[in-house]
Amino acid sequence: MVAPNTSYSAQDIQVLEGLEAVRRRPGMYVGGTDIKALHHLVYEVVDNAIDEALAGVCDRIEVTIHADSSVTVLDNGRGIPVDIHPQTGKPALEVVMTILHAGGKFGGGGYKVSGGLHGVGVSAVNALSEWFEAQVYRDGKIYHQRYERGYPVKPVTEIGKAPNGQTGTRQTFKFDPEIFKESGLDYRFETLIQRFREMAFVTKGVTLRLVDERADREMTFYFEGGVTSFVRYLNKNRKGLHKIIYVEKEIDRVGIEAAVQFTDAYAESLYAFANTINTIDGGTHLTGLRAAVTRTINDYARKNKLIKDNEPNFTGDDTKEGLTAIVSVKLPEPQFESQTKVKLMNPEVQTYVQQAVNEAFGTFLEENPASAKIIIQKCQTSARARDAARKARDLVFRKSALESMTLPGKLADCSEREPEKCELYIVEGDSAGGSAKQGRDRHFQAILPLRGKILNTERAGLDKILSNKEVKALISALGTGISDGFDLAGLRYGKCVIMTDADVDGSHIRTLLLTFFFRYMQPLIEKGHLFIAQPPLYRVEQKKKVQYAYTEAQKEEIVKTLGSGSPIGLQRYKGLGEMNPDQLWDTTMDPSTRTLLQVSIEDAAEADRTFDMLMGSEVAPRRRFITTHAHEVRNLDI
Ligand code: 0RA
Repeated sequence: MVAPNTSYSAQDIQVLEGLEAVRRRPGMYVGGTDIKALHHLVYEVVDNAIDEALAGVCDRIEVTIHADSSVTVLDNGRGIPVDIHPQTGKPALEVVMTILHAGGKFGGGGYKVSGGLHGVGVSAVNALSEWFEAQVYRDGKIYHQRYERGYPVKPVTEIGKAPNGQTGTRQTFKFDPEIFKESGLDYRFETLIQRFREMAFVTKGVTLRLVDERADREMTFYFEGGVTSFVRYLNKNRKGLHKIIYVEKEIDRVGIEAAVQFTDAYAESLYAFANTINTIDGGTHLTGLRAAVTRTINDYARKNKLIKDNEPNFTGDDTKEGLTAIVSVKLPEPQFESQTKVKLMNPEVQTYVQQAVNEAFGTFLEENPASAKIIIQKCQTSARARDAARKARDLVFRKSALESMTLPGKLADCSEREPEKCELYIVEGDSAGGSAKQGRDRHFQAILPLRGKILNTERAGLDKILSNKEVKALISALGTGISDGFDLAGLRYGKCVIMTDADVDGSHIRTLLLTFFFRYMQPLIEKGHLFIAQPPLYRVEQKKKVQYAYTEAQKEEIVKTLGSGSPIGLQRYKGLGEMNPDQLWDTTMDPSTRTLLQVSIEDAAEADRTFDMLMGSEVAPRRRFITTHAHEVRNLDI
């Protein structure tokens, strides 16, 4: 390691200790050294540019992934200051880049994203980069400094004149493979796109562009409508029941933006952001929004005698069916629940959001009585359906209590009783079910064959779903109940594995099942209990030696390696049913050799939209998705 400066000052020691600490324990600073952490590096740098946008001095951010997987983030903000920082005697740029948590000290207040979710500062990214180059356009000049593994290789240098008053910052870095060791680790365009789309929605007026030079693709986001555009986007494949209600207001230095629309769907899509961070566990802003929606509807309905005097108010559950809403708050000092910062805790925010939404929603209902009537009818239908569902559920539970926990007849259960050790294979069709039953290890593997396509859960209400035979069998086999009644403690299998054919139909059934789990058993996914089996596409045999290929590319590879010496037997599996029980065990079910994909909810917003696109009433987008993605099972993004 080369010491960057000739004199060894107190600051140098601070730099050295700080950067070394980051490199020694990347987990503490960016959450690890995996693909998620890798994306964190980009977010951290982009967050700082977003801060400039939130301060109203930057409206364009461009992110480029270069062919060598280095990344450039360019913004047209004020440019990171380069004047000498009095305590250290070094240019502010160098201080920001090399001292941990230094960034905040230079910021002039405002809403800091960088103090929010990631907040480690760009110096942590610098420390984890093989090299990092910063260029600042400021005061008519261009300044530059290069760093290697966090250390400046030379002082900040003026390298040219900035054309006509141009200001901004360009930061380019290459992640350090000594830290991010996993082979083949690289940025995922889709992952970055998702995040930038969200950021653009909640940072109105900013243009966010992502260019991927590895594959010659790019995407630009600019949403004039802010969160209104977000709601329109989420509802693209649903039918909105009225025009989108929008409010933007500042109360006591807290900026509030919200958009609300009821749709013809059953599911609720609610997302909350604090300083552009997607607070997936919600918090006070979300509570404020929900409370305002229910309260305003009840007030209006009472006042206009749309609820009878002897009828109860709508509950929060009655008013959430088909509700799509976004709330985004910007505040100077966000308090988050924990280190992971996915839940906003500031109590005053609830009051402010509730006040702002009450006002806007109340006015909307007064001014649009026809829309008001439709919304209230929707809530009434939902209240009735929930009532019916409760009765149906009671019936199911009472029945099962009487029949002492009857398991579905089609279930071939395992003998092990400790849920942790048990696996349930949910298999498409009876013939595949037969192979799986014979091939399994019956000590710990249970098989539940489902016939044909289960109900389209997106469009069916709770009461209908409960009465579907296949779904009933699935629910009772799992033992958890569903929705409000879901209890993970009842889960009878630590691993629930969806096993469908590697074809278009199989892909559809898998998506149907995923929709069901997503909507009604979300904790099962969140706690990592849901998996997807990976059956092979081909069996390749040469001189009695058998290999299996799980992708087209793998098959090509195997065939090429085997050469043309002696004849090659090639079998393409059209379905699980074509495999004999031994083959199914060897390739797909044997824990020592199989690959299981764990289903995760990386981003509930995108998952929600994809489900909707697949399951919603519009047929065209559904076809397109299934035919283009049917073979991409490996990169599972639900
Ligand atoms: C501190 C102070 C000022 C700007 C910035 C930091 C700044 C940081 C980043 C990070 C990425 N892009 C950035 N652009 C600006 C404001 C200094 C002033 O008042 O001019």
